[in-house]
Amino acid sequence: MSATTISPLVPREGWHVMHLFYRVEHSQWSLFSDDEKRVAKTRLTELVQEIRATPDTHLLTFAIATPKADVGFMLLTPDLQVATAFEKQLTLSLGPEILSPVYSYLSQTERSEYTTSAEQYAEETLKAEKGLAEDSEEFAQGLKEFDERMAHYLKHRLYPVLPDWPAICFYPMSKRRTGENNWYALSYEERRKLMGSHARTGRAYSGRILQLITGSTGLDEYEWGVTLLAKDTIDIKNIVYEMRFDEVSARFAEFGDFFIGMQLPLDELFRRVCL
Ligand code: 76R
Repeated sequence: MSATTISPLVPREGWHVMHLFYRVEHSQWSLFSDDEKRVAKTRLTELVQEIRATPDTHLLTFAIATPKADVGFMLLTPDLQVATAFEKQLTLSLGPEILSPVYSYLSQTERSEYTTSAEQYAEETLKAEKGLAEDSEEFAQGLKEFDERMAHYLKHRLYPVLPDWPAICFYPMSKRRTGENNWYALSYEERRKLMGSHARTGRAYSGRILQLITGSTGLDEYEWGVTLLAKDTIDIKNIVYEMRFDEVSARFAEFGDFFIGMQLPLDELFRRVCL
C-alpha cells in the first residue's frame, strides 16, 4: 500500500500528543567516527526542522534531568499516522540503537468536561454573584466577554502552542476508582464542584505555570498526561505540592513516573547529552 492510500487518523477535534523519552547509548555512539557523528546529528536536526514545518505540528525538544532518561520530545500533531511516522524516524535518526526508548506516553488534547457553560456563567456569576438583570446592557456585555474568553481558552486546550519556558515537567495520572473514593461514581455536579476548587488552586499560578492536560483513557496506561511548563522549578514543586491538598488530588489522584526536563535548542541539547 502506498502512503497516499493510507487513511489519516485525525480526531474530530484536537490533536494527538506523544511524550517520548530516550536514553543515549554512548557505547554505540562512541563507535561512530567524527564524520558519522556529524552526519547523524545533521539527520536529526533536519528531521526536527521537517516536523516543525508540518502544518499544525509542534515539537518540543528537551534534556532530562537525572539518569531516568537523557533526551525528551513532546510531539503534537493531528494525524496519528503522521505522529507514529515521526516518532519512528526520531528514534532512528541518530542511527540504530543510539536513542533507546525508556518511556513514552500517548494522549490527545481535549476540551474539559467541567468548563463553565454560558448558561452557568449567566446564572451563577452574572445573575447570582453580580446581581445583573437579564435584559441589562451589562449582562449582554458580560456574556459577550465570556464567549470571547472561552473561545480563546478552548483554542488553547485543543490546539495549544506551548512557550519555550525552560522547565518542563511531565507525569501521567488517573482518578482513583476504589470504595468511597471512586471518582467515576460521583455525580457530575459533585465532580464539577471539586474541579472548580482544583482550578482555583491552579489559577493562582497563572503566568508562572502553563499546564496542558491531555486525555489518554483507552490510549495509554493512565487517564491523563500532565505537562507543566515553568520558568522556575520551584513553581512546579509548589503547584504539585499544593494540589496534593486539594480534595481532587488528595482523595482521587494516582500518579505515574515524573520526568523533569529543560527545553533546549538542538545544538545545545547535543552538547548537554554529550553527543
Ligand atoms: O481547564 C482549565 O484550565 C480550567 C479549569 C481546569 C480543569 C478543567 C484546570 C485548571 N484543570 C482542569 C482539569 Mn488541572 N491540573 C492537573 C494537575 O498533581 C496533581 O495533583 C494534578 C496535576 C495540575 C498540576 C494541574 C494544574 N487538571 C484537570 C484534569 C482533568 C480532570 C477531569 O477531567 O476529570 C486533570 C487530570 C488535571 C490535573 N489545572 C488548572 C492546573 C492549573 C495550573 C490550572 C489553572 C489554569 C488556568 O486557569 O490558568
